[in-house]
Amino acid sequence: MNSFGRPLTRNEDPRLLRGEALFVDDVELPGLLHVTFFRSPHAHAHLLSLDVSAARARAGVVAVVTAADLGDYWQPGPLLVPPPPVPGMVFNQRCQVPLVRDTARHVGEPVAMVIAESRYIAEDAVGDIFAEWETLPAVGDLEAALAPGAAFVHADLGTNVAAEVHQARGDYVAAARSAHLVLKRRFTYDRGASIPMETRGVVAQWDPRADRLTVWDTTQAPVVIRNGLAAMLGLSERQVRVVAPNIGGGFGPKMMMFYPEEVLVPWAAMRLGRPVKWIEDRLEHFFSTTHERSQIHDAEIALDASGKILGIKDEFLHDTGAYDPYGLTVPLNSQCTLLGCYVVPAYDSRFTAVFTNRTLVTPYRGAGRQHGVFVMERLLDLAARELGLDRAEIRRRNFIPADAFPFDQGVIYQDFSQLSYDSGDYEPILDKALAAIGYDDFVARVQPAARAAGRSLGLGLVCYVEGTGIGPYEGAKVQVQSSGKVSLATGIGSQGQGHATAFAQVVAEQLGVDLRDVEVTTGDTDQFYWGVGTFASRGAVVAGSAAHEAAKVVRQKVLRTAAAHFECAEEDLVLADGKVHVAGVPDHAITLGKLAGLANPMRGAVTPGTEPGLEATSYFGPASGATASGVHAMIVEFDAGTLRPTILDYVVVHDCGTVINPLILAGQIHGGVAQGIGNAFFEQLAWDENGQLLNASLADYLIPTALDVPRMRLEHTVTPSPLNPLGVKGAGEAGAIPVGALFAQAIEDALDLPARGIEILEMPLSPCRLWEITQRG
Ligand code: MCN
Repeated sequence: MNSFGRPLTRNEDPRLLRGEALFVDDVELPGLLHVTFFRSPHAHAHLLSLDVSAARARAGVVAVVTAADLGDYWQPGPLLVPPPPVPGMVFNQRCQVPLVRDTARHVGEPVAMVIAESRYIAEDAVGDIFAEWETLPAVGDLEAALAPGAAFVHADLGTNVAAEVHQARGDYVAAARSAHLVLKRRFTYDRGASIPMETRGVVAQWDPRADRLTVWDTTQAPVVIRNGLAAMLGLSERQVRVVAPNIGGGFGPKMMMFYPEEVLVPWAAMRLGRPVKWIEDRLEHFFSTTHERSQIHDAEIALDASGKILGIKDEFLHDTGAYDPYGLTVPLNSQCTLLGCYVVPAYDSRFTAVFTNRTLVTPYRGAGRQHGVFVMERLLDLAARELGLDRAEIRRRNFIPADAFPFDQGVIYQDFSQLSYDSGDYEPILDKALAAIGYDDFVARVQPAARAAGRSLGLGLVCYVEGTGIGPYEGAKVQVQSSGKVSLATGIGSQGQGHATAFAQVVAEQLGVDLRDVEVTTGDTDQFYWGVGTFASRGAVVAGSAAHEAAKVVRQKVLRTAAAHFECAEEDLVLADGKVHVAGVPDHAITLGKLAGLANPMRGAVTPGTEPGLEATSYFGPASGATASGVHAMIVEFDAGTLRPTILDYVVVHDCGTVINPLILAGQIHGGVAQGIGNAFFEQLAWDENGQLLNASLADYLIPTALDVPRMRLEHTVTPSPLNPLGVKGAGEAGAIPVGALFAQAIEDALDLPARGIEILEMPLSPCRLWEITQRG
């Protein structure tokens, strides 16, 4: 029975709710040692000397490891994502070393690893370490970093330019010349952190008898980590098992990062012959887990008198932090996603990625798409105002028409393919959102009445696309067990996305079993050898399609085995409720478990070409990504005195193709919006001029609480993707992407800022920052 589209509860929840699910910190092993790191207190400094003798002498300390102790293992980490094939681009690769030997380039960079019998002892021993530093000027401000005389993050480079990429199509100069209106603004988006509930962690155990290393890791990409660790440690892949068990949120920064801690803990376990554990504390998380978001855009839009876009020009600076192992995914996403749901005949976009003395920047839920959506949607808001057009109308006039798909955007995307939207239909999404939020009534009645009563109510309405489901591939193995249950293993890991249910639905649909009888394993390299990882909202599209393909093959095997058993044609068989019977004879059914037994032939029963088992492994690699889309609409009230927002209504209309599980999808959207609200109105990392992070705690870095996250109403439209057999598009980041743009528009509307000549051109805001802005008028 097809369970798609039904809000089925999650298979994984009972164990999570009962506290029975394994997380990395739950791994306890005999003789377990504990790690703490001595980290750089400076954003930029030469390490002159390092004295670890007192730490080594402390009772209970087993080892203190410095760069010098690592020998040949002291190597910069790998380049994880190469630069895109854009002609004329510049890319300066600088990857991080596991421990600082000469120069620290951001606060919190690991300098020494202390391994002790307990975490307490290790923490105390860190206090025994003495380092002598020569501090250097810290690079933080993006424009100052490129100005003559700036200090260099990497002195050998002689520049702070990490990359330059120019993508253009059409003739923007001609577009601007012929335009009725040209608008230019500077937009800024500042840094934030991802703040998963579970911080990072690694446990490693070397088993000399099995000649194998087992690593429990909070990674989003266990197979990539397995392959990398094997190469670094001189082992074959067979000798390394990486398990990414249950993970309390990843959101991007737990990708295949080869963080220093991630490569050092397994090395230590092998060297010491004892299991070793490191669990990141919250303070470390702020300094050493990657961040996102800091960009400055100088953007220009040219329109005709009817509000049709003629062209867009954008030049932006992107803060890549101290190293750039993750390549240009984030700024490329900004560059591509800016085009949004719209026809943009001429596009000229250039970005410069800049090294700074700050924590590394890698994708975080949305991964640069926020910035693109913010710039585009803000430009449309400003243009609508200038042209006297309604904000919904200017968007409608520029939508890519429904009959124009696949729609080639003429730029290279993060997967290095030409960005082409596979399918979509944007007007029905907008119409649904307008109806759901009560747009006409709000403009005509609700807002004027509120204003008359002295209340500051505003409405936000923004559109976005989400590039999802990129390759290269994922695989899945489906197997009918003799118990009658079905197992599915795939190479991606899960951090809370509900894969154990959604993928079970995909398999159950083909094999006619209850989805509770499909046991899904993700994130264990012993269970599935190949894979890439969970990011870019690609799980449903890529791993889901692989599961579908594998289940289809198993279905054929089930029917073939049953046909032999019943001595009938396969077409005469019915597969349902975990059994097969001949049509019209339901009382003589054979269970899948029994068929699995028959598919394991005994002596004498094997014919040439027989493959045992009701099992199959399949792979799926899409030619390019599937483009999801949506509209968020919100009504928000601001307290006139404190400028604290209260969201009164929040509507999401979303198109992610075929919906596998609406309950999971709702959770994904809700979580994304919650993070989006944080990114828009609460969360901002604050630094001083020396590169010191000033608010590295949850007391100072405010994240939204349950009280700040509103109830949301969710609606869908469906344009199935033609690029995969399920017709799905991803959904994992959609909630977070447009919220900054939405807040900016709603704030202007609520506080009637345009009437006072004030525009919201920056994110994130806070009541305090908003107050400063409103004092300008
Ligand atoms: N889904 C569905 N129907 C669709 C699309 C998706 O039912 N048409 C379901 C999927 O089957 C899956 C879930 O929604 O169970 C998310 O699917 P997808 O959009 O494919 O995203 P991924 O599985 O690739 O997960 C990654 C994505 C990203 S990029 C971030 S960041 C993010 C997110 O998922 N991080 C998360 N959601 C998260 N949710 C939790 N709880 N924790 C994180 O770290």
